[in-house]
Amino acid sequence: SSFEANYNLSSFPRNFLFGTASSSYQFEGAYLADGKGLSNWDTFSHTPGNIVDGSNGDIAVDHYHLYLKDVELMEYLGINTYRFSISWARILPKGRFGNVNFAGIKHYDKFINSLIEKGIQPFVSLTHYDMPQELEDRYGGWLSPQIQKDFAYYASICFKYYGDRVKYWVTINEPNVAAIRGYRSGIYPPARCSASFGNCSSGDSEREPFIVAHNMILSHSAALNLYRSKYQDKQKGNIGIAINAVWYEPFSNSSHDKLAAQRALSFYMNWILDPIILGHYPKEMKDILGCLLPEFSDDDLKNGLDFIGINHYTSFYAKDCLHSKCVQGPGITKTEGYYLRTAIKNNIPIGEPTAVDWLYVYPEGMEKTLTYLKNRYNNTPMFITENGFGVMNQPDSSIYSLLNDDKRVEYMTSYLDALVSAIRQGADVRGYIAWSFLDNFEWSSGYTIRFGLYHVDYKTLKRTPKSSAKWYKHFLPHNEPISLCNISKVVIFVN
Ligand code: PNW
Repeated sequence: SSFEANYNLSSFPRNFLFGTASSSYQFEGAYLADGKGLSNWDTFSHTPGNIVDGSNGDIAVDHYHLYLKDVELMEYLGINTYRFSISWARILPKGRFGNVNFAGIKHYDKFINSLIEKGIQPFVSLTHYDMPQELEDRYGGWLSPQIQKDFAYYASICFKYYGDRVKYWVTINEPNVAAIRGYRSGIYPPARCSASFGNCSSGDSEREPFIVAHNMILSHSAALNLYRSKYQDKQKGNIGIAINAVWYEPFSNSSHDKLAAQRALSFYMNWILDPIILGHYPKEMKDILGCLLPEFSDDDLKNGLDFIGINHYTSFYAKDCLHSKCVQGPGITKTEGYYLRTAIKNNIPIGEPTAVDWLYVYPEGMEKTLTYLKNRYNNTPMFITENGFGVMNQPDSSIYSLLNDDKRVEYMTSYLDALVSAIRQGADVRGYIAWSFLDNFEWSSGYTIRFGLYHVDYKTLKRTPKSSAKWYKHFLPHNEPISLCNISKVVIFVN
Protein backbone atom coordinates (compact mmCIF):
# COMPACT_ATOMS: atom_id res chain seq x y z
CA SER A 1 0.00 0.00 0.00
CA SER A 2 1.74 3.15 -1.07
CA PHE A 3 1.00 6.41 0.63
CA GLU A 4 -0.67 9.32 -1.20
CA ALA A 5 0.92 12.63 -0.28
CA ASN A 6 -1.40 15.56 0.40
CA TYR A 7 1.39 18.07 0.09
CA ASN A 8 3.81 19.49 -2.40
CA LEU A 9 6.62 21.97 -2.16
CA SER A 10 4.25 24.92 -1.95
CA SER A 11 2.84 23.48 1.28
CA PHE A 12 6.05 24.52 3.03
CA PRO A 13 6.98 28.06 4.10
CA ARG A 14 9.39 30.06 1.97
CA ASN A 15 13.03 29.42 2.83
CA PHE A 16 12.14 26.11 4.45
CA LEU A 17 15.28 24.08 4.98
CA PHE A 18 15.45 20.55 3.61
CA GLY A 19 18.48 18.48 4.44
CA THR A 20 20.08 15.27 5.51
CA ALA A 21 21.92 14.53 8.76
CA SER A 22 25.05 12.83 10.03
CA SER A 23 27.34 12.86 13.05
CA SER A 24 31.08 12.87 13.45
CA TYR A 25 31.64 9.48 15.07
CA GLN A 26 29.14 7.71 12.82
CA PHE A 27 30.61 9.15 9.59
CA GLU A 28 34.15 10.46 9.78
CA GLY A 29 36.45 7.56 10.59
CA ALA A 30 40.07 8.85 10.56
CA TYR A 31 40.01 8.32 14.29
CA LEU A 32 43.70 9.10 14.78
CA ALA A 33 44.30 11.34 11.79
CA ASP A 34 45.92 14.76 11.97
CA GLY A 35 46.26 15.05 15.71
CA LYS A 36 42.77 13.98 16.78
CA GLY A 37 42.50 12.83 20.39
CA LEU A 38 40.61 9.72 21.49
CA SER A 39 36.92 10.21 22.21
CA ASN A 40 34.66 8.36 24.65
CA TRP A 41 33.21 6.48 21.65
CA ASP A 42 36.67 5.36 20.50
CA THR A 43 37.27 3.91 23.96
CA PHE A 44 33.83 2.34 24.19
CA SER A 45 33.73 0.69 20.77
CA HIS A 46 37.27 -0.64 21.22
CA THR A 47 36.11 -2.50 24.32
CA PRO A 48 34.98 -6.01 23.31
CA GLY A 49 31.30 -6.78 23.78
CA ASN A 50 29.93 -3.27 23.44
CA ILE A 51 29.01 -3.28 19.74
CA VAL A 52 26.87 -6.15 18.41
CA ASP A 53 28.97 -6.91 15.35
CA GLY A 54 32.28 -6.16 17.08
CA SER A 55 32.81 -3.16 14.81
CA ASN A 56 33.83 0.42 15.55
CA GLY A 57 34.03 3.85 13.93
CA ASP A 58 37.78 3.79 13.20
CA ILE A 59 36.99 4.09 9.50
CA ALA A 60 33.19 4.39 9.52
CA VAL A 61 32.30 5.72 6.04
CA ASP A 62 35.56 7.70 5.85
CA HIS A 63 33.71 10.97 5.38
CA TYR A 64 36.78 12.75 6.81
CA HIS A 65 38.68 11.93 3.65
CA LEU A 66 35.79 11.63 1.19
CA TYR A 67 33.97 14.84 2.12
CA LEU A 68 34.43 16.55 -1.23
CA LYS A 69 32.86 13.61 -3.06
CA ASP A 70 30.10 13.61 -0.45
CA VAL A 71 29.35 17.27 -1.05
CA GLU A 72 28.84 16.39 -4.72
CA LEU A 73 26.25 13.80 -3.68
CA MET A 74 24.53 16.45 -1.55
CA GLU A 75 24.50 18.76 -4.53
CA TYR A 76 22.87 16.01 -6.57
CA LEU A 77 20.13 15.70 -3.95
CA GLY A 78 19.47 19.43 -4.01
CA ILE A 79 19.35 19.83 -0.24
CA ASN A 80 19.82 23.35 1.10
CA THR A 81 21.10 22.32 4.52
CA TYR A 82 23.41 19.61 5.82
CA ARG A 83 23.50 18.65 9.48
CA PHE A 84 26.75 17.33 10.89
CA SER A 85 28.60 17.42 14.18
CA ILE A 86 32.10 18.56 14.97
CA SER A 87 34.29 16.01 16.71
CA TRP A 88 35.24 17.68 20.00
CA ALA A 89 38.37 15.52 20.29
CA ARG A 90 39.48 16.64 16.82
CA ILE A 91 39.41 20.28 17.88
CA LEU A 92 40.55 19.80 21.48
CA PRO A 93 42.26 16.40 21.86
CA LYS A 94 42.55 16.98 25.62
CA GLY A 95 39.71 19.39 26.19
CA ARG A 96 40.80 22.61 27.86
CA PHE A 97 43.81 20.77 29.31
CA GLY A 98 45.73 20.87 26.03
CA ASN A 99 46.16 22.80 22.83
CA VAL A 100 43.81 23.54 19.98
CA ASN A 101 44.45 21.10 17.13
CA PHE A 102 44.71 23.38 14.10
CA ALA A 103 44.61 20.50 11.63
CA GLY A 104 41.14 19.76 12.99
CA ILE A 105 40.13 23.42 12.77
CA LYS A 106 41.30 23.46 9.19
CA HIS A 107 39.38 20.32 8.24
CA TYR A 108 35.95 21.68 9.21
CA ASP A 109 36.91 25.04 7.77
CA LYS A 110 37.41 23.48 4.34
CA PHE A 111 34.30 21.32 4.70
CA ILE A 112 32.10 24.30 5.65
CA ASN A 113 33.43 26.29 2.70
CA SER A 114 32.70 23.44 0.31
CA LEU A 115 29.10 23.31 1.56
CA ILE A 116 28.62 27.08 1.28
CA GLU A 117 29.97 27.04 -2.26
CA LYS A 118 27.19 24.61 -3.20
CA GLY A 119 24.48 26.66 -1.51
CA ILE A 120 24.15 24.26 1.42
CA GLN A 121 23.71 25.80 4.90
CA PRO A 122 25.81 24.03 7.52
CA PHE A 123 23.61 22.96 10.48
CA VAL A 124 26.20 22.14 13.10
CA SER A 125 26.05 20.23 16.39
CA LEU A 126 28.86 20.78 18.87
CA THR A 127 28.53 17.31 20.30
CA HIS A 128 26.64 14.26 19.09
CA TYR A 129 27.26 11.82 21.99
CA ASP A 130 31.04 12.31 21.80
CA MET A 131 33.64 14.07 23.98
CA PRO A 132 37.39 13.80 24.49
CA GLN A 133 38.17 10.70 26.57
CA GLU A 134 40.49 12.94 28.58
CA LEU A 135 37.47 14.61 30.19
CA GLU A 136 36.02 11.23 31.23
CA ASP A 137 39.36 10.23 32.72
CA ARG A 138 40.05 13.50 34.52
CA TYR A 139 36.73 14.16 36.18
CA GLY A 140 33.98 11.83 34.92
CA GLY A 141 32.74 13.86 31.96
CA TRP A 142 29.09 14.95 32.18
CA LEU A 143 28.86 13.76 35.79
CA SER A 144 30.98 16.68 36.93
CA PRO A 145 29.96 20.36 36.88
CA GLN A 146 33.49 20.98 35.53
CA ILE A 147 32.20 19.93 32.12
CA GLN A 148 30.37 23.25 31.80
CA LYS A 149 33.66 25.09 31.61
CA ASP A 150 35.08 22.66 29.05
CA PHE A 151 31.98 22.78 26.89
CA ALA A 152 31.82 26.58 26.92
CA TYR A 153 35.52 26.79 26.00
CA TYR A 154 35.05 24.34 23.12
CA ALA A 155 31.92 26.19 21.94
CA SER A 156 33.78 29.51 21.94
CA ILE A 157 36.43 28.07 19.64
CA CYS A 158 33.80 26.80 17.20
CA PHE A 159 31.94 30.13 17.22
CA LYS A 160 35.18 32.00 16.71
CA TYR A 161 36.43 29.96 13.75
CA TYR A 162 33.17 28.97 12.04
CA GLY A 163 30.51 31.38 13.26
CA ASP A 164 30.92 33.70 10.29
CA ARG A 165 29.50 30.96 8.06
CA VAL A 166 27.45 28.71 10.38
CA LYS A 167 23.97 30.14 10.97
CA TYR A 168 22.51 27.14 12.82
CA TRP A 169 24.14 25.77 15.95
CA VAL A 170 22.92 22.80 17.98
CA THR A 171 24.69 22.73 21.34
CA ILE A 172 24.06 19.10 22.32
CA ASN A 173 22.42 16.28 20.39
CA GLU A 174 19.82 14.35 22.40
CA PRO A 175 20.88 15.02 25.99
CA ASN A 176 17.97 12.78 27.05
CA VAL A 177 19.24 9.77 25.10
CA ALA A 178 22.87 10.34 26.08
CA ALA A 179 21.92 10.54 29.79
CA ILE A 180 19.67 7.47 29.73
CA ARG A 181 21.85 5.25 27.58
CA GLY A 182 25.15 6.31 29.11
CA TYR A 183 24.07 6.30 32.77
CA ARG A 184 20.83 4.28 33.21
CA SER A 185 20.87 1.32 30.81
CA GLY A 186 24.64 1.67 30.26
CA ILE A 187 24.54 0.79 26.57
CA TYR A 188 26.48 3.93 25.50
CA PRO A 189 29.68 5.30 27.03
CA PRO A 190 30.63 5.69 29.76
CA ALA A 191 28.51 2.54 30.25
CA ARG A 192 27.41 3.22 33.79
CA CYS A 193 24.35 1.68 35.43
CA SER A 194 23.05 -0.17 38.47
CA ALA A 195 22.91 -3.93 38.10
CA SER A 196 19.11 -3.93 38.26
CA PHE A 197 18.87 -1.59 35.28
CA GLY A 198 21.38 -3.08 32.85
CA ASN A 199 24.46 -5.15 32.31
CA CYS A 200 26.78 -3.17 34.52
CA SER A 201 27.14 -2.22 38.13
CA SER A 202 29.51 0.70 37.97
CA GLY A 203 26.98 3.48 38.33
CA ASP A 204 23.71 4.56 39.88
CA SER A 205 20.87 4.40 37.36
CA GLU A 206 18.50 6.20 39.70
CA ARG A 207 20.60 9.31 40.22
CA GLU A 208 23.26 9.77 37.58
CA PRO A 209 21.02 10.42 34.55
CA PHE A 210 19.56 13.43 36.38
CA ILE A 211 22.96 14.80 37.36
CA VAL A 212 24.25 14.35 33.83
CA ALA A 213 21.21 15.97 32.21
CA HIS A 214 21.50 18.85 34.67
CA ASN A 215 25.12 19.44 33.64
CA MET A 216 24.12 19.20 29.99
CA ILE A 217 21.39 21.81 30.44
CA LEU A 218 23.85 24.10 32.24
CA SER A 219 26.48 23.49 29.55
CA HIS A 220 23.95 24.37 26.85
CA SER A 221 23.19 27.50 28.78
CA ALA A 222 26.85 28.43 29.19
CA ALA A 223 27.52 28.07 25.44
CA LEU A 224 24.36 29.95 24.58
CA ASN A 225 25.13 32.85 26.93
CA LEU A 226 28.54 33.13 25.37
CA TYR A 227 27.11 33.13 21.85
CA ARG A 228 24.52 35.76 22.79
CA SER A 229 27.00 38.06 24.47
CA LYS A 230 30.02 37.77 22.19
CA TYR A 231 29.04 36.48 18.75
CA GLN A 232 25.38 36.63 17.83
CA ASP A 233 25.13 40.37 17.08
CA LYS A 234 27.88 40.10 14.53
CA GLN A 235 27.38 36.57 13.23
CA LYS A 236 23.57 36.65 13.21
CA GLY A 237 23.10 32.92 13.63
CA ASN A 238 20.63 30.82 15.60
CA ILE A 239 21.38 28.51 18.47
CA GLY A 240 19.29 25.65 19.84
CA ILE A 241 19.41 22.10 21.14
CA ALA A 242 18.17 18.82 19.64
CA ILE A 243 16.12 16.49 21.80
CA ASN A 244 14.92 13.01 21.04
CA ALA A 245 11.12 13.17 20.95
CA VAL A 246 9.12 9.96 21.23
CA TRP A 247 5.36 10.57 21.10
CA TYR A 248 3.28 8.78 23.75
CA GLU A 249 -0.40 7.87 23.36
CA PRO A 250 -2.37 6.88 26.47
CA PHE A 251 -2.83 3.10 26.54
CA SER A 252 -6.55 3.58 27.27
CA ASN A 253 -9.03 6.41 27.76
CA SER A 254 -8.69 6.20 31.52
CA SER A 255 -7.54 9.35 33.24
CA HIS A 256 -4.68 7.38 34.80
CA ASP A 257 -3.32 6.34 31.41
CA LYS A 258 -3.72 9.90 30.11
CA LEU A 259 -1.62 11.12 33.02
CA ALA A 260 0.88 8.33 32.36
CA ALA A 261 1.31 9.60 28.78
CA GLN A 262 1.90 13.11 30.16
CA ARG A 263 4.51 11.74 32.56
CA ALA A 264 6.18 9.84 29.75
CA LEU A 265 6.52 13.05 27.72
CA SER A 266 7.76 14.96 30.76
CA PHE A 267 10.31 12.39 31.92
CA TYR A 268 11.84 12.25 28.44
CA MET A 269 11.40 15.39 26.36
CA ASN A 270 10.20 18.14 28.72
CA TRP A 271 12.94 17.04 31.14
CA ILE A 272 15.39 18.96 28.96
CA LEU A 273 13.18 21.57 27.28
CA ASP A 274 11.23 22.84 30.31
CA PRO A 275 14.31 24.06 32.22
CA ILE A 276 15.80 25.69 29.14
CA ILE A 277 12.61 27.40 27.97
CA LEU A 278 10.43 27.69 31.08
CA GLY A 279 13.17 27.84 33.71
CA HIS A 280 12.32 24.76 35.79
CA TYR A 281 11.88 20.97 35.60
CA PRO A 282 8.40 19.58 34.77
CA LYS A 283 6.01 19.36 37.71
CA GLU A 284 5.48 15.62 37.17
CA MET A 285 9.21 15.09 37.66
CA LYS A 286 9.47 17.24 40.78
CA ASP A 287 6.42 15.54 42.35
CA ILE A 288 7.79 12.04 41.85
CA LEU A 289 11.53 12.53 42.15
CA GLY A 290 11.70 15.14 44.90
CA CYS A 291 15.29 15.67 45.93
CA LEU A 292 16.62 13.20 43.33
CA LEU A 293 16.24 16.10 40.93
CA PRO A 294 19.00 18.73 41.10
CA GLU A 295 17.95 22.36 41.50
CA PHE A 296 18.77 25.43 39.47
CA SER A 297 19.87 28.63 41.08
CA ASP A 298 18.26 31.91 40.06
CA ASP A 299 20.60 32.97 37.32
CA ASP A 300 21.47 29.55 35.86
CA LEU A 301 18.95 29.79 33.06
CA LYS A 302 17.75 32.91 31.41
CA ASN A 303 18.34 32.95 27.70
CA GLY A 304 16.59 29.78 26.55
CA LEU A 305 17.22 29.03 22.90
CA ASP A 306 16.41 30.28 19.40
CA PHE A 307 14.91 27.02 18.13
CA ILE A 308 14.01 23.52 19.24
CA GLY A 309 15.64 20.73 17.25
CA ILE A 310 13.41 17.65 17.21
CA ASN A 311 14.67 14.17 16.43
CA HIS A 312 11.45 12.28 15.92
CA TYR A 313 11.08 8.73 14.64
CA THR A 314 8.46 6.79 16.54
CA SER A 315 5.62 6.57 19.06
CA PHE A 316 4.57 4.26 21.88
CA TYR A 317 1.68 3.75 24.32
CA ALA A 318 2.12 4.69 27.96
CA LYS A 319 0.26 2.67 30.60
CA ASP A 320 -0.10 3.86 34.18
CA CYS A 321 2.00 2.10 36.84
CA LEU A 322 1.46 4.59 39.66
CA HIS A 323 -2.10 3.58 40.55
CA SER A 324 -2.24 0.28 38.69
CA LYS A 325 0.04 -2.68 39.21
CA CYS A 326 2.47 -3.29 36.37
CA VAL A 327 4.46 -6.44 35.87
CA GLN A 328 8.10 -5.73 36.75
CA GLY A 329 9.86 -4.42 33.69
CA PRO A 330 11.68 -1.47 32.22
CA GLY A 331 10.10 1.93 32.57
CA ILE A 332 7.99 1.46 35.64
CA THR A 333 10.23 2.67 38.45
CA LYS A 334 10.02 6.01 40.19
CA THR A 335 13.19 7.03 38.33
CA GLU A 336 11.51 6.46 34.98
CA GLY A 337 8.17 8.01 35.88
CA TYR A 338 5.99 4.98 36.64
CA TYR A 339 4.74 4.24 33.19
CA LEU A 340 5.01 1.15 31.08
CA ARG A 341 6.13 1.77 27.52
CA THR A 342 4.59 -0.61 25.02
CA ALA A 343 3.97 -0.57 21.29
CA ILE A 344 1.30 -3.27 21.40
CA LYS A 345 -2.35 -2.96 22.45
CA ASN A 346 -4.83 -5.86 22.04
CA ASN A 347 -2.21 -7.60 19.93
CA ILE A 348 -2.11 -4.70 17.48
CA PRO A 349 1.04 -2.57 17.19
CA ILE A 350 0.68 1.25 17.28
CA GLY A 351 2.03 1.37 13.74
CA GLU A 352 3.75 -0.88 11.25
CA PRO A 353 6.74 -2.52 12.94
CA THR A 354 10.14 -2.25 11.27
CA ALA A 355 13.41 -4.14 11.50
CA VAL A 356 14.50 -1.67 14.19
CA ASP A 357 12.98 -2.79 17.48
CA TRP A 358 12.09 0.73 18.69
CA LEU A 359 10.78 2.01 15.38
CA TYR A 360 7.07 1.81 14.57
CA VAL A 361 5.59 3.81 11.70
CA TYR A 362 3.13 6.25 13.26
CA PRO A 363 3.10 9.53 11.32
CA GLU A 364 0.38 10.99 13.58
CA GLY A 365 3.12 11.16 16.21
CA MET A 366 4.93 13.77 14.13
CA GLU A 367 1.88 16.03 13.95
CA LYS A 368 1.07 15.53 17.62
CA THR A 369 4.64 16.18 18.81
CA LEU A 370 4.80 19.42 16.83
CA THR A 371 1.45 20.75 17.99
CA TYR A 372 2.22 19.71 21.57
CA LEU A 373 5.55 21.57 21.54
CA LYS A 374 3.93 24.57 19.82
CA ASN A 375 1.41 24.86 22.66
CA ARG A 376 3.81 24.11 25.50
CA TYR A 377 6.57 26.48 24.38
CA ASN A 378 4.67 29.41 22.90
CA ASN A 379 5.40 28.37 19.32
CA THR A 380 9.18 28.57 19.54
CA PRO A 381 10.64 27.96 16.04
CA MET A 382 11.19 24.24 15.43
CA PHE A 383 13.30 22.16 13.09
CA ILE A 384 12.96 18.44 12.53
CA THR A 385 16.66 17.75 12.98
CA GLU A 386 16.25 13.97 12.42
CA ASN A 387 13.58 11.65 11.04
CA GLY A 388 14.27 8.42 9.26
CA PHE A 389 13.78 4.74 8.65
CA GLY A 390 16.22 1.91 9.33
CA VAL A 391 16.51 -1.54 7.84
CA MET A 392 18.44 -4.56 9.03
CA ASN A 393 21.47 -5.50 7.02
CA GLN A 394 21.01 -9.29 6.87
CA PRO A 395 24.09 -11.20 5.73
CA ASP A 396 21.99 -12.30 2.74
CA SER A 397 20.41 -8.87 2.04
CA SER A 398 20.69 -8.34 -1.68
CA ILE A 399 21.97 -5.02 -2.91
CA TYR A 400 18.75 -4.90 -4.94
CA SER A 401 16.54 -4.95 -1.87
CA LEU A 402 18.75 -2.42 -0.06
CA LEU A 403 18.65 0.02 -2.99
CA ASN A 404 14.92 -0.33 -3.60
CA ASP A 405 13.88 1.17 -0.28
CA ASP A 406 10.21 1.87 -1.00
CA LYS A 407 9.40 1.47 2.67
CA ARG A 408 11.68 4.39 3.50
CA VAL A 409 10.06 6.56 0.82
CA GLU A 410 6.63 5.68 2.18
CA TYR A 411 7.78 6.47 5.72
CA MET A 412 9.20 9.88 4.78
CA THR A 413 6.19 10.77 2.65
CA SER A 414 3.77 10.00 5.44
CA TYR A 415 5.82 11.85 8.07
CA LEU A 416 6.20 14.92 5.81
CA ASP A 417 2.45 14.84 5.29
CA ALA A 418 1.95 14.90 9.06
CA LEU A 419 4.48 17.73 9.36
CA VAL A 420 2.48 19.78 6.84
CA SER A 421 -0.67 19.17 8.91
CA ALA A 422 1.11 20.65 11.92
CA ILE A 423 2.21 23.67 9.88
CA ARG A 424 -1.39 24.17 8.76
CA GLN A 425 -2.35 24.27 12.45
CA GLY A 426 0.13 27.07 12.98
CA ALA A 427 3.25 25.24 14.14
CA ASP A 428 6.34 27.29 13.32
CA VAL A 429 8.39 24.54 11.65
CA ARG A 430 11.32 25.81 9.63
CA GLY A 431 13.09 22.74 8.33
CA TYR A 432 13.12 18.98 7.83
CA ILE A 433 16.41 17.07 8.04
CA ALA A 434 16.35 13.38 7.18
CA TRP A 435 18.38 10.81 9.08
CA SER A 436 20.54 9.87 7.33
CA PHE A 437 22.59 11.06 4.38
CA LEU A 438 24.57 7.79 4.07
CA ASP A 439 24.41 4.38 5.71
CA ASN A 440 26.71 4.63 8.74
CA PHE A 441 27.86 3.29 12.10
CA GLU A 442 24.64 2.85 14.07
CA TRP A 443 26.15 3.01 17.60
CA SER A 444 25.68 -0.22 19.61
CA SER A 445 24.20 -1.86 16.50
CA GLY A 446 27.40 -1.26 14.56
CA TYR A 447 26.89 -1.63 10.82
CA THR A 448 23.89 -3.97 11.12
CA ILE A 449 21.28 -1.25 10.61
CA ARG A 450 21.12 1.03 7.58
CA PHE A 451 19.45 4.46 7.77
CA GLY A 452 20.95 6.11 4.68
CA LEU A 453 19.41 7.63 1.58
CA TYR A 454 22.65 6.47 -0.01
CA HIS A 455 23.82 2.89 0.32
CA VAL A 456 27.42 2.40 1.42
CA ASP A 457 29.38 -0.72 0.51
CA TYR A 458 31.51 -1.15 3.63
CA LYS A 459 34.27 -2.95 1.73
CA THR A 460 34.80 -0.38 -1.00
CA LEU A 461 33.08 2.61 0.70
CA LYS A 462 31.25 3.17 -2.57
CA ARG A 463 28.10 5.28 -2.21
CA THR A 464 25.03 4.45 -4.35
CA PRO A 465 21.74 6.38 -4.31
CA LYS A 466 18.77 4.36 -3.08
CA SER A 467 15.25 4.95 -4.40
CA SER A 468 14.77 7.32 -1.46
CA ALA A 469 17.66 9.54 -2.61
CA LYS A 470 16.10 9.78 -6.07
CA TRP A 471 12.68 10.43 -4.58
CA TYR A 472 14.07 13.21 -2.31
CA LYS A 473 15.92 14.79 -5.22
CA HIS A 474 12.80 14.72 -7.33
CA PHE A 475 10.79 16.38 -4.57
CA LEU A 476 13.28 19.14 -3.73
CA PRO A 477 13.48 22.43 -5.61
CA HIS A 478 16.48 23.34 -7.66
CA ASN A 479 18.95 24.89 -5.32
CA GLU A 480 19.99 28.52 -5.34
CA PRO A 481 23.52 29.27 -4.17
CA ILE A 482 23.66 31.09 -0.84
CA SER A 483 24.51 34.74 -1.31
CA LEU A 484 27.92 35.39 0.14
CA CYS A 485 27.06 39.06 0.70
CA ASN A 486 25.85 38.51 4.24
CA ILE A 487 28.90 36.59 5.25
CA SER A 488 31.54 38.85 6.70
CA LYS A 489 34.46 36.86 5.43
CA VAL A 490 35.00 33.39 4.11
CA VAL A 491 38.08 32.30 5.95
CA ILE A 492 40.34 30.20 3.83
CA PHE A 493 42.88 28.82 6.20
CA VAL A 494 46.55 29.31 5.71
CA ASN A 495 48.26 27.49 8.47
C1 PNW B 1 19.14 8.96 17.04
N1 PNW B 1 14.08 6.35 20.19
O1 PNW B 1 18.95 8.28 18.27
C2 PNW B 1 20.59 9.48 16.98
O2 PNW B 1 20.63 10.88 17.14
C3 PNW B 1 21.34 9.09 15.73
O3 PNW B 1 22.74 9.29 15.91
C4 PNW B 1 21.01 7.66 15.38
O4 PNW B 1 21.83 7.13 14.37
C5 PNW B 1 19.55 7.67 14.96
O5 PNW B 1 18.73 8.15 16.00
C6 PNW B 1 19.02 6.30 14.54
O6 PNW B 1 19.01 5.42 15.64
C7 PNW B 1 17.72 7.80 18.67
O7 PNW B 1 14.04 5.74 21.28
C8 PNW B 1 17.61 7.37 19.98
O8 PNW B 1 13.03 6.53 19.51
C9 PNW B 1 16.42 6.90 20.50
C10 PNW B 1 15.30 6.83 19.68
C11 PNW B 1 15.40 7.26 18.36
C12 PNW B 1 16.61 7.72 17.85
